[in-house]
Amino acid sequence: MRTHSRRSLLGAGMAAAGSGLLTSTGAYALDTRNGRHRHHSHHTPPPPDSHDGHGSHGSAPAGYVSPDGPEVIKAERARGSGPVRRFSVTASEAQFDMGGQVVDTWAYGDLLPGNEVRVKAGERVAMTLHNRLPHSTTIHWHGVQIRNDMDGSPDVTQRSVKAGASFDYGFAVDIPGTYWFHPHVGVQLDRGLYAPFIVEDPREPLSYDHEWVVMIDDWLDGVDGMTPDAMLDELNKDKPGGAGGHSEMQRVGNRAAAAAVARMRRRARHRKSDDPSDNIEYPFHVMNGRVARDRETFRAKPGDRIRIRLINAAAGTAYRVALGGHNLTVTHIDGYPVQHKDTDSLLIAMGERFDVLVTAKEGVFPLTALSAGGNNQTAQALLRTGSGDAPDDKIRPTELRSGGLSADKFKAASSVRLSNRTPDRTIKLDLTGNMDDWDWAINGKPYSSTARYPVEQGERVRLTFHNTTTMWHPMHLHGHTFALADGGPRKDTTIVLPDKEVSVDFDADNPGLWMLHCHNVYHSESGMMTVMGYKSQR
Ligand SMILES: [Cu+2]
Repeated sequence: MRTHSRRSLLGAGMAAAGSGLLTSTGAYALDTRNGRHRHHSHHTPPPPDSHDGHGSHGSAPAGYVSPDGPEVIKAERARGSGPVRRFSVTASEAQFDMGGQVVDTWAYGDLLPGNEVRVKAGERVAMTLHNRLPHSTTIHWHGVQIRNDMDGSPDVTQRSVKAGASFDYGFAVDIPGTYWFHPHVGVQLDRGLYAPFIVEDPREPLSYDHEWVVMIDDWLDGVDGMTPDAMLDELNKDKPGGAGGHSEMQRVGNRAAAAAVARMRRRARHRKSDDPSDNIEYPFHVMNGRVARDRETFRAKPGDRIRIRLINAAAGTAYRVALGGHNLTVTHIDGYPVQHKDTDSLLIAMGERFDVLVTAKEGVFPLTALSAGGNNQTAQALLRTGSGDAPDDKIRPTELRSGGLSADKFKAASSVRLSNRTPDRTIKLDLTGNMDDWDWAINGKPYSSTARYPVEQGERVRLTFHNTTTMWHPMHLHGHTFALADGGPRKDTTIVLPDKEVSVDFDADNPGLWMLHCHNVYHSESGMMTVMGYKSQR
């Protein structure tokens, strides 16, 4: 079962405009380092106030593994050389109807979410990205233990793909699970640029009749002229060297953004301490690209077992999720199996994934995602197994009352439990910054693409996050799956609550330069991001 995406209102018109770009003159220089950039036309350069490049252009420090170095190639060979599966995706401008309001945005293949990419563990992915956006972009494969030069981190693992250019991503996948992909440039994640990446297990131990992939997202792009870039500028405007000059479109966007930011800051000052997020007040929340009043319906028969793959693709919102009238049996978190546990609801942070099994009852049931904190809005879809009226699109299933089980309440399945071992290295990461200055950082240092926290291949590494801020942060490490303490689940993204310390362990077995950042994109793009680098052993 594919994700139920919706098609852009622009459709064929955009395809024609896209091919027009191809015939314009000029060529983007080949990236000589990895040679994977294609020669295509050069489109307009990014606007001068774009957030590309992160303001750091120093040369990379010596003594570290190169993203396409021999260590990386060796690790990639160990992932196998199964059949190659070919895909392509075009990132372009698109339009969607959000329950009566048409928004301009950017999307993959004119669809929201983009078409699912589904392969089997042991296969190799060959995915060509055609960039028809008015800005450079990349694809990051969230959660995948990927070869470093395919990780999509601009200025660290690759140069971003210019407007009008293409890039061939090619990599082997050896670990099944629920993943997703999105850009890693600026705040593009908060547009419509996301899609599921599902790696099936050739020896799937679970049995079920249907699969339902559900992506949950918060939405502001194109609403009242707002854009994620205008929102980021507004949040950073009090910082020295913050927002610069703006086009007329961005000034319009900034008025809407300014109002939303003012509301958010006002609310944050009256926030309860157990409120898990400092949400921007998003005008919409969508499930598989649809607002609640235009919700998707998933059809099955009573008694069917359904595997639901829940993916939080939001830029700034955690969700409490429940299926009315049903228990959820959690089988996987962040792609990895956990000891099965039943719950009535889940708390899912940005970037996290939960796989659940449900046995469908007879009737019509709301799958509801309630924004945690913020303005308590909902996204919704329906499970229909019989006749009857659909519930109100604003209904809050009673299952949500428990507040939602978070990932730290689970244990890893024995098959993926990290062995006991004393860490060879502990990296202390104080999460710093505050809401008024919007000066998010790690150990007081805002992001620089040349920063490195060193590790050595073969080490057991412990990351100790200490949240010194009043906000919570879902911290994400690229290229690895760490373990929470005491046999906790394997994860790539973990919530760190205010004033709390969380330690996670992993084996350094995937050489390269890896981003480590908060998955609130307005925190990471404002500085809460750094790079973990494998020391070169030559
Ligand atoms: Cu954060």
